[in-house]
Amino acid sequence: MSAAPTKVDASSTTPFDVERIRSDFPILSSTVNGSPLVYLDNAATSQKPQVVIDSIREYYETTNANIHRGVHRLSVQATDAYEKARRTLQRFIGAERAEELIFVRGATEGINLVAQAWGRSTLTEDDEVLITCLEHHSNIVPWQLLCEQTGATLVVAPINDDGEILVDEFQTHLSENTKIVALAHVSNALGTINPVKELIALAHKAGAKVLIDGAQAAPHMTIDVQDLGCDFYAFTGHKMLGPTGIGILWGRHELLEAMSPYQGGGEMIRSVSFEKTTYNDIPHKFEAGTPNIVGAIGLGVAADYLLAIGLDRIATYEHELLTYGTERLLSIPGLSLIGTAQSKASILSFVMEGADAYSIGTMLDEMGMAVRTGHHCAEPVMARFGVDGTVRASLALYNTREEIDALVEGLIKVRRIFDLSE
Ligand code: 7TS
Repeated sequence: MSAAPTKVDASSTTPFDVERIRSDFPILSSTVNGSPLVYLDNAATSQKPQVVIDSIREYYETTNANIHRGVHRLSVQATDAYEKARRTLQRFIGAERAEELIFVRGATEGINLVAQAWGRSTLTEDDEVLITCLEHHSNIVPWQLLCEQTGATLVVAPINDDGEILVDEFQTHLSENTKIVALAHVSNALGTINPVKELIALAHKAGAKVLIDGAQAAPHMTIDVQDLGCDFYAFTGHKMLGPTGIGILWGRHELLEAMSPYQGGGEMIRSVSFEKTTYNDIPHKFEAGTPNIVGAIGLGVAADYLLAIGLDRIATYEHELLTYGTERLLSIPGLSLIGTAQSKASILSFVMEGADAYSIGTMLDEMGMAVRTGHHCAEPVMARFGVDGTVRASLALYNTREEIDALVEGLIKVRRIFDLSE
């Protein structure tokens, strides 16, 4: 199966043509409750371009077969397409070797894989796992489970009132007992871009391994795992224009080689007998059972699409939108942003005096706008800011200033409905 060509001009000298990009996403021309859809829930999941949708349909129409097992034509083609996607993702994150990338269900499964396959055999009751206050539940609970299983201790590095990790404090939470640091590249609730390279270097100095949760970074910025210097990097396909149920765990070759399998089943073995089973090479050792073949292929197409536009250009465009959105939102009386870090990705989390987040979200939905409300699966960080939840508008490469204007007008209407002063 040939990968579908992208419609995007890869030249970095062409202006960022958001209208052209929008035309690649069929859902963006739909209406919701009689109004044009304004989709601002990209941190939860992104929309999909036509090339990704087509790749899924085309795979089932022309190629569908199980992979790595068959000698027949379709099986070979399906295997080639699946492995080609792995190489595209390798390029996407700057990994040295394709076999360092394991297809998983998403960031959640990638983190659980490391906690169980690496952590369970490595940690003892004297050891510590260091996370930070701004993590998504997916980067908290797997480590709590691991600590319950091994007797290790979970240590949490604090953040300041802007939602930034305090590097000095972080350092004081590292010790010779810290075996792994698990850290978000970008916070889903606040938008903070963490200084991961610096924190990774500090963690390594203390002798700890580092896992980066890149779920919110992958759609928005260039990722280079070799430059970052981390040991594991997990991300999710559906937030970066790809299908749901597919993601990547990248790990250093020597670490993955040394780890035991996470799950047992077909494909992850070399030979099986009742007396002794030997395991396949990486990455197959960690891909038990029939994987999400079409998901991987669709994710490869999504990664190609983002690479063709250029992640640096996307980051620049989204930063301009974020700056514009921040100014416009702060012009609304009674609105406070939660998450005001110096270095931020395109997330606008806020509360408005006199109106609860859930009602705001419901009223915006009536106007065709999709935002997220609640704790965003980051309850500890909500507690840190003393709020139950926020309204979160999260932007992607296809959002526009006009959509931010629509959000601001919508919020002004909400204030009127709540009878709040102008
Ligand atoms: N890590 C971060 C930082 C996330 O934002 C999310 C999902 C995950 C991990 C888990 O990703 P999954 O694909 O494995 O579920 N974040 C969100 C969100 O902010 N709203 O909905 C899902």
